[in-house]
Amino acid sequence: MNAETEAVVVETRDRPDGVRVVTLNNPPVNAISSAMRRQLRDTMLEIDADDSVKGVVLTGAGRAFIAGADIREFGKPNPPGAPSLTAGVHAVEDCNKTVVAAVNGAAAGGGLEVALGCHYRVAGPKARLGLPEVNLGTIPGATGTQRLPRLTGLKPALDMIVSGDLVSAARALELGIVEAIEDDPVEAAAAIALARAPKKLREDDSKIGEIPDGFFDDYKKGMARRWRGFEARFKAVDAVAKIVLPYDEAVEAERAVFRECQGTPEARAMRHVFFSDRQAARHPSIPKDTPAGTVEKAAVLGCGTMGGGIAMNFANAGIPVTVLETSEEALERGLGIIRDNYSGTVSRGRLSQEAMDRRMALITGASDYADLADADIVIEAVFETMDIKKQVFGTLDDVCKDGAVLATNTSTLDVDEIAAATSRPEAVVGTHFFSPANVMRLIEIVRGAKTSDETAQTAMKLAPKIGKVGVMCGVCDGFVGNRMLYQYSRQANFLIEEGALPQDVDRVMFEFGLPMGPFAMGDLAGVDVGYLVRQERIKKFGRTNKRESTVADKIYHLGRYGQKTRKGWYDYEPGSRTPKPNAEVTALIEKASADLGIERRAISDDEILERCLYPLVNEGAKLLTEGIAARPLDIDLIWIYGYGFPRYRGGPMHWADEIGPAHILERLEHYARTSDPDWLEPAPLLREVAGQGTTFREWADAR
Ligand code: T1G
Repeated sequence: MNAETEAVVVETRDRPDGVRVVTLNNPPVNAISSAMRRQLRDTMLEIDADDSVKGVVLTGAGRAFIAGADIREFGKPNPPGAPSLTAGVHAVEDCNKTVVAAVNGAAAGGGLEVALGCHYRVAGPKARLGLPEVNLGTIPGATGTQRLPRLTGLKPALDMIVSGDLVSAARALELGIVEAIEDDPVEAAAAIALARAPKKLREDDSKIGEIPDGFFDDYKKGMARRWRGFEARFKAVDAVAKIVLPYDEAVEAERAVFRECQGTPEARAMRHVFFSDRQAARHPSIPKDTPAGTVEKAAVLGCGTMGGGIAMNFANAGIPVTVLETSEEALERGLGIIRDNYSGTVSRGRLSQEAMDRRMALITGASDYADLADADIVIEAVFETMDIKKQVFGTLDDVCKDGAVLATNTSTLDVDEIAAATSRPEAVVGTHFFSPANVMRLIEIVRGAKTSDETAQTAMKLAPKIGKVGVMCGVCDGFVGNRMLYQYSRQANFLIEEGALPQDVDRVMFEFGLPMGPFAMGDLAGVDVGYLVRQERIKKFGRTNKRESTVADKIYHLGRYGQKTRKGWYDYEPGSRTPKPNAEVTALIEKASADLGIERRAISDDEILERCLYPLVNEGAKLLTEGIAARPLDIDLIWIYGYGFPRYRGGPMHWADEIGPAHILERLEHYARTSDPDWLEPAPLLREVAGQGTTFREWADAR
């Protein structure tokens, strides 16, 4: 594409007052393509040479100002002659006319850097501003690390750059990034452009001041716990720290770090998640133009831990929700837990009392099914046994209005069997929330064999409205997440029979980037809950001929149920969630090995990692072949938002592609040879992509 043929994405118009309005127009969000970089530079040079221009306003067309560099161009060679964005920013700043940014919408990444190249900035009420490059595993690469601190001071700039969050117009005003918020920012900007002389931010470091020794190291220490594994965020601090150098040198150093970040596995993973987040809602099984039902009134059955959390999501989103419980006492207890939850957030200063009161006012308790009759969606969160579920759905079928979505929060039961208990299985869908339901962002949206497109679409479109990521999957035992988790936990239990201890396995998983390992997770979820799920599986499927570890059952029979009893796989001090290894558990494990005739051996961290995660990936491959998961990205999002799989690794299937399916196959076959073969049978799809030297991503793209 050369200058002659490329689309015009930088438009100009002259106002009667001599101000030239430069509008960046590259739908949908004015991402900075190479064409835009070229046209912006050329436009500024033209203005420089045109004395009829008295001032310049830079703004964006549509809902965004500029969404930053075009992420789709990342990793691709820079077309010939396309100036760098840094050159574009300097062309704006060096313009001999005053240039004012009218920030009408999102100014993100390179978009904010362009605005920081302008001499002044005015925001519209809907503006959002930030440098979110770290969310793409990279850093601001067009002077942002040197310009933002010059406007806000070092600490606020570091907070914005490291969090990657966009701030509102009001916050940007507070921070001094913009100097006014105007309903018509172009008009206000034009006035400033005519009234003031150009002012170059690069020459103003009055906001930097004296930098205490160790300031940046201390800042990084403060980040260590929250941003563990997100390397780009730490590199961004190093880039900002170049502020002590002359501007040009500091910008060169920033550029070098930016380039270094672009090719990292973290950057590839974070880009994958960025686009996957946006593709999740466009599920291939739902025709694009399928209408979604509106949800103006919701209901939740059961106000226990899950039901209460689910209800809070609706109240948080401003949607009235009725919560039904079998007794007044149970209802009061459930509403009390919700109230305490909100009070806790208020006391931590993360919610105002008014907001809490508003949300509580949206939650209505009920004990009569008739109160659910006009709900647009009813989510059932009662005890996890099929008989109760069927009875509940039969009643819902009788009382709920036509067109209502009947959803079940089951995590293990057959959604089709539940739907069959109604006369409208097309209206039934699984909405599997994760605990704590008001915190965890994932909803596994389980589409039954008879779930209609409209019902599925309604659930998918509802998820982001209540602050969730909805990922669709089909019906099978454990759906996507728990079915893969089963293979992971099973391996972890075999590993401790063979020589490892819970703390070894958990350390390796924690260092890999998971919030905690399988045994600490078992204690959080409840060793008793795990035992009951296993019993339910045996009742449902009978004992399989596959060998199962029995250590977890032994821990259960010792009454060690986990954090709730302050002893499980680990011990817990009163009021502490820090797991402490326990000698009785170690002895129990060693005895289990002896009883199985297993001679305990030293097990390497690599073996622990491979034997826990490769079977998980392998199960993911089976789920893709069965169509339970339609795309690898669905599996990745389920594991990132439901199980805390590290975002900077992109999710299990993306991670597998980075490692190479062939290597994973080779290791699975290795372990099949050296231990119990039947539990590591490589999935046909894994064999296929490994055999063809391709990836799960390429397999999916080729379909
Ligand atoms: N490049 C390419 N496509 C983009 C894009 C971008 N920067 N931003 C959004 N899109 C696509 C997106 O995939 C979706 O496509 C559509 O636009 C609408 O997006 C040197 C190098 C701006 C806050 O990280 O955070 O600059 O799914 O649904 O809700 O320092 O988009 O419809 O096919 O999100 O209104 C830094 C990324 C780049 C910002 C608007 N910039 N974008 O939110 O729309 S790195 C970012 C966003 C950089 C420099 C470096 C949001 C938004 P599709 P959307 P939205």
